[in-house]
Amino acid sequence: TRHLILVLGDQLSLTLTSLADADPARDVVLMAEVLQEATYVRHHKQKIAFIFSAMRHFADELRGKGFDVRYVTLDDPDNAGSLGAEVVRAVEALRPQAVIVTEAGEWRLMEEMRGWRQDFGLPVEIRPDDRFLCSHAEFRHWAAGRRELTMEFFYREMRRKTGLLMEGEQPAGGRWNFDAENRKPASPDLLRPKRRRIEPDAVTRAVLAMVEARFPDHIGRLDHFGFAVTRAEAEALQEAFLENHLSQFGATQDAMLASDPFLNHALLSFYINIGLLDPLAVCRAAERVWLEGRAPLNAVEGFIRQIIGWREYVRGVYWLKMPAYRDSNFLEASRALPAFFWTAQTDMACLSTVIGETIDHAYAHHIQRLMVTGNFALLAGLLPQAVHEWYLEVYADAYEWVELPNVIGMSLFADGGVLGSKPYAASGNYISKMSDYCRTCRYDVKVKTGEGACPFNTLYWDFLDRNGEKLAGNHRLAQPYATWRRMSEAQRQAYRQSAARFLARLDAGERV
Ligand code: FAD
Ligand code: DLZ
Ligand code: SF4
Repeated sequence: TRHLILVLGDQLSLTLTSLADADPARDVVLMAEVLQEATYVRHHKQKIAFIFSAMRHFADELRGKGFDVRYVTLDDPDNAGSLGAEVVRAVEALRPQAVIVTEAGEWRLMEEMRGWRQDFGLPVEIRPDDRFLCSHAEFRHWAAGRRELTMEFFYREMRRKTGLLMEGEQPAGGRWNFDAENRKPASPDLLRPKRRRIEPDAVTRAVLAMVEARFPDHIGRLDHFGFAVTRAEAEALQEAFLENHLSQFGATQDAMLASDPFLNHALLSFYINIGLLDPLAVCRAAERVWLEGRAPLNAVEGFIRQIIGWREYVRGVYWLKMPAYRDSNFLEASRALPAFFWTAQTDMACLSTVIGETIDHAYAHHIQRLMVTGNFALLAGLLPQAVHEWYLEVYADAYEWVELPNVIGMSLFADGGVLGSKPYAASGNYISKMSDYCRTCRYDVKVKTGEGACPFNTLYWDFLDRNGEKLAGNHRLAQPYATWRRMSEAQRQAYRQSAARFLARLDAGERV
């Protein structure tokens, strides 16, 4: 064997740099299902099953192209338990001249890989991952010397670089960003096409049985499993989204409806993140829909911004700021996660709905992650690292490079403002305006304090009060702090006491 090429579970792309010069006659591809990767956090059952099944199908795809694939299943009696140990086993069996790998998406594994040359005593070539638009060097260059890393400016660079929605040097439609036309509240639409669930094939069914047997105590249920696990299936879902949902993407982006967990979201992050779909190709396809007049610019621009803007930007911030970023805790929050994060057993209808859907589908859409679970974690002062692990665990699209900045930065403001200029803190009024959750809730969103008050209301003001030293100087919070100061002392005291009572019950493990 000339090269041993290790392909990771989120590297299922034929264009991978590690495969670029691969010679099926002389090289062997190694793929391994290992306990270490499945349990460094206790991933949702559907997430593990999705990745293993997609890996098995990708191995078949490579074999179809003539590659010799050494595929190690989790239940292989010789399975060594970690990627490093599986490389060692393959090196001993095949005696390659070198190991080739594309860089890992997560810091944890990348650090380990950097030691492999030393550990294994043979050349280990780590190649860049060019499935992103913006390289590490390019992002560092963009960030250098800037006082603030404003996503919107980074996004414009990516628009210029790709030419997406550009008319020469000018943005299509004369503006870079059409969000002012997006973000309408929820209203049910019975005509919205239903989402297609991909029926598990024999390979997936075998994986589902194995995952149920091996990870019975991980969160989630498998009977709802309907993920695409091949490139062709993922492409079919992409087409269906572009056809049926993209035109309404902007309008319903921030809406939440108890009867519809998916609204007009893409449900494509899973496939983009493991390499079954190419982010730029998805954006070009979306642009085409606009050019053909089948979706308005506000929808298409908003969608493309999420991918070439936010997705690239959070990856840039991750590699710029790690490893210290992971431990950020600007607001010094320390509360443990309540048990209902794993059971959905809470009387707060918004949280029980979002967490229940997370258990069912290993998915929640952006505004649910940000303004329901994330907002609660922020207001209740939950420990950022515990919140981070939960998000990494429960969502099938979660890898640390994309999850951590969204959680630590965007949602919890634990980075003190690297990613956003103010915390996304909101009272119950926001959730009530954007969703229909409050209608069935035991709490009353209109009640501010005392018995039956919506916990988001009391926690919101208590959060501002509690963090006054750190946040009152933030000019984007000037208005709420002015409102707080204008309240009577009795009113402020009522907020503090209601919040303290709620948090005490939370800490005691009582049902809230
Ligand atoms: P859509 O809403 O339809 O958006 C289209 C695409 O844009 C997505 O597929 C995704 O590739 C990209 N995108 C949108 N928003 C973001 C964003 N903020 N950051 C990066 N990419 C984005 N996304 C992940 O892929 N993995 C995560 O682990 C993850 N954790 C998150 C945690 C929190 C607290 C928050 C607030 C957001 C998180 N996101 C994460 C971003 C976003 O919520 C998901 O990408 C999105 O919900 C995926 O569903 P979708 O494909 O239906 O996305
Ligand atoms: C997430 C994941 C899981 C659950 N299992 C595996 C696995 O068994 N083998 C593998 O190669 N990759 C797996 N992955 C994806 C890796 O964790 C991912 O490649 C790293 O976190 C780097 O992004
Ligand atoms: Fe959530 Fe408060 Fe509305 Fe209940 S009343 S659903 S707790 S925002």
